Amino acid sequence: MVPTIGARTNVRRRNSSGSWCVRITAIALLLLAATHAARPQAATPLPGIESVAGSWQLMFMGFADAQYDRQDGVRGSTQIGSINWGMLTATHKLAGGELELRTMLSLDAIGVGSRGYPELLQSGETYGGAPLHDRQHPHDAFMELGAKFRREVSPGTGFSFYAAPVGEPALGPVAFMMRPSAIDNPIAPIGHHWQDATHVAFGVLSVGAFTGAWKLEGSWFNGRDPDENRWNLDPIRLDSWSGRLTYEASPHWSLAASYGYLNSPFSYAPTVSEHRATLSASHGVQYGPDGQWSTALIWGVNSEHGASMSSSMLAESELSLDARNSFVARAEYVQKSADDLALDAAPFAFPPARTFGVYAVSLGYVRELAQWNRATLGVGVLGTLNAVPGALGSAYGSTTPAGVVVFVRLRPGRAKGGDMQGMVMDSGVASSALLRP
Ligand SMILES: [Cu+2]
Repeated sequence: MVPTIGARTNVRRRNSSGSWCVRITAIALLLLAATHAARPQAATPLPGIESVAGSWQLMFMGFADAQYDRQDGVRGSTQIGSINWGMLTATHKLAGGELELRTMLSLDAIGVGSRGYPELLQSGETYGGAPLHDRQHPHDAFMELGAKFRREVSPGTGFSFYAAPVGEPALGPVAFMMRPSAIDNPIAPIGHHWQDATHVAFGVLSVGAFTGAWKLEGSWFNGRDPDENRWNLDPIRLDSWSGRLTYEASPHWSLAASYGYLNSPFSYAPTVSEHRATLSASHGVQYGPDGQWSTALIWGVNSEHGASMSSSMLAESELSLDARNSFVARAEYVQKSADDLALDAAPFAFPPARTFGVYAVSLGYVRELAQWNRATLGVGVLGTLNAVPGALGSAYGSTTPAGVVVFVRLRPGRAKGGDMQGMVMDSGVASSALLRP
């Protein structure tokens, strides 16, 4: 039997049962914890804190917000929650190279619950055994636990190894959370599972080689999406593979291409496997002491065995006028199937493999209200206008359903400005923005 998209599922979602009390307490604790976690350092374009412990170099990044998320229409809902993550890296000289220990943690599962946060047209991962739709899944508590070794054999040329019980294979652009073009946009792209969703994979081994502006990486990893238990490590497998080529065309431009095979990504359709290809280009400049402008263009395509390909396109940009005022924008087009959006069962009757081109355009503004040496507190608003084909108008209550997210955000580090000292994103999108003109 040839599996198709339609073979994936007809299981329907269940209702949410979040506990508000636990959630609000957790948000308060997160905000409190973030204020105490900070250590001083020079400001960075990707906000973070640098420190030294003995002969170890430490870097801490992250954010925690409290957000009001309202998505309109028949498939929308409203939630008060918190999205959050923190990443700590510790780097040490070893055997003529550098050893970097990496940890990335999230309490999304408390902040937005196991069903995630409302986001029209989003899809990917499951809740109650059924695929999520019109919601973004929470991230796992352990998003990354890994070690990387990097060594030059001659100036500018060398190799790297990366091993992680949970971490990121060389597939896709830098995950949206770490992209300079989206660092102030807390919401996931609706093309996440066509582009960068493998950033949490339970089992990754990577090798890389670099020379001059070029870098080539290969990974073996677990192709299965994270399961619904956000607190454990999923079974570790190395059943999938990927490769990525990155070219730092100039200090401002970076280009990357990747290809991967994901073995059985869907728990509800284990016979289906997927191929993914991505291309990405990014541009970044800084101006003045605190201004920064970063842009990314991303194309990602999925192909499931026996089914046609589906594409996604993303353009996003972030403009920080100064240390206090940032604007974010994102435009997306994604081909989602009736199966992706759970439109293939009653009351809808679309063939599971039928695809619909859907659009999302977001604009946002973030204002930093208070800045200390170790943290900033900001407030932001992000509005999204979606567009769906006429055939989906009744499903969504409109062909242009909208959403808005208002958030208060705390994150370590000063806002913007200064030279980046040590935080280098590991693929094509981020690094160019870290360099001054
Ligand atoms: Cu993700």
